[in-house]
Amino acid sequence: MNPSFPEISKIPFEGPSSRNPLAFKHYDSAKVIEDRTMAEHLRFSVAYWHTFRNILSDPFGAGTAIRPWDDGSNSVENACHRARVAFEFIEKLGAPFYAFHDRDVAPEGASLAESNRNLDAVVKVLKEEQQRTGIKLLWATACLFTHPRFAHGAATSPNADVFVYAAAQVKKAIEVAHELGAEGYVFWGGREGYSSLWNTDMKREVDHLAKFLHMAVDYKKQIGFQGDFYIEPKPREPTKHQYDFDAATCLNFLREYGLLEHFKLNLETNHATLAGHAMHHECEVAAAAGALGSVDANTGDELIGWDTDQFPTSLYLATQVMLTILKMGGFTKGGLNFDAKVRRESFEPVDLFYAHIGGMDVFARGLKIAAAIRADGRLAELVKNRYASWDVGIGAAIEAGQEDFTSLEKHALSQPDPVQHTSGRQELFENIVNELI
Ligand code: XLS
Ligand code: NI
Ligand code: NI
Repeated sequence: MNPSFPEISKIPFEGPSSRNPLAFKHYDSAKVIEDRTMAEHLRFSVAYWHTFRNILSDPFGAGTAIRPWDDGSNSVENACHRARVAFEFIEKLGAPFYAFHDRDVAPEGASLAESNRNLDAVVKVLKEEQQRTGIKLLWATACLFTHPRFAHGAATSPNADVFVYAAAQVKKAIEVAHELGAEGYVFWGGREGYSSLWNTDMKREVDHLAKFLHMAVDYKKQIGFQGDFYIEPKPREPTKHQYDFDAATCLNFLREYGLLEHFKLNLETNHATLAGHAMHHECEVAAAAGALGSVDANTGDELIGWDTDQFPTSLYLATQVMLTILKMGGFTKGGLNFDAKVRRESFEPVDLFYAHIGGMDVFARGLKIAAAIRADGRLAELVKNRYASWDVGIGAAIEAGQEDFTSLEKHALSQPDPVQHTSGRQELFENIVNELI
């Protein structure tokens, strides 16, 4: 096969002083930080749907993307060729993982059986390319939102036949994930939500969603798939209200239906901001529940209220995410998947490289800064001091479960009323972070 990016060779690490736009300034895959290499910490993944299927259209205009290797057809042949191009790209970039929806990699057929055959044909190529390059599948998922049959949702559709179809499609997608040795499988409820409560039996729909996921868990066990299952929170878009609203909502749902031991969360930055949260908040909520599985690393625009899926560029954001990830001991099967697309104006193939290089470098810096914050120790010390009253005396007794309201009342009456505690020192915290950035 002729290379599709003939002018571009493997992206090298050249260090912070390099001015080569096709080189990493910070991502040095073999560099060891806190006992792991950067590659092991960051586990970067290329999102097939954005990088190889997004034609860069918007509601006001046609696609602008120039992709000379793609004939624009829906043929299996084009899909197989595109898959080989995708691996050339990922290999040159030096990302160890990729992620896809079933319908990104292979065309939807005229029937489920035909769609399955199309998928099998492309999976054969993906498997060959994985073996040739050593690139692995971070996660797979099923597209349950593009086809008109899913207009009212998939597992939460009011139409039982659509639920059945979705189950069959997901069964196949899990088999494919298993076949390709995926580290995980994502459930993002593309249209699992509602546009109007007038026509919606919410309780019934959410019950159905839980049933669907229990069946998926059973099937995973049945075939021995070892990857992690994730659900991906998102508050809205395409529906007005998505049931997987944010991390806390997802955790509550998983607990309520006895699913928490079988699922972790795949957190996406832009979805966090749509929910009115900082990504750092979502990371802390998930990690506290032992459920931070994987991250869709992108960003929104502060002034645009929808899921713009831009490549991450903020050092603060990357630092915060990496601080939580280091604190939880690193990813196990998850990673940083660039669920991000180049802008409509960035239509040349080389822009795909610039975008990913930027995203990888910003997270490499975020990792270095997070590790520096931990090594410096001042932030942790300040936080520890802020809670010092819980380490001794009555605080320690409460934490140990030795007190009740009666004993606490006695204690309160026996000493002067507490006055204002020591300062929160927010500005000092912020200064220290900036010092280390
Ligand atoms: C869309 C979601 C989607 C999932 C995978 O907003 O982010 O891309 O990550 O279905
Ligand atoms: Ni996503
Ligand atoms: Ni998204």
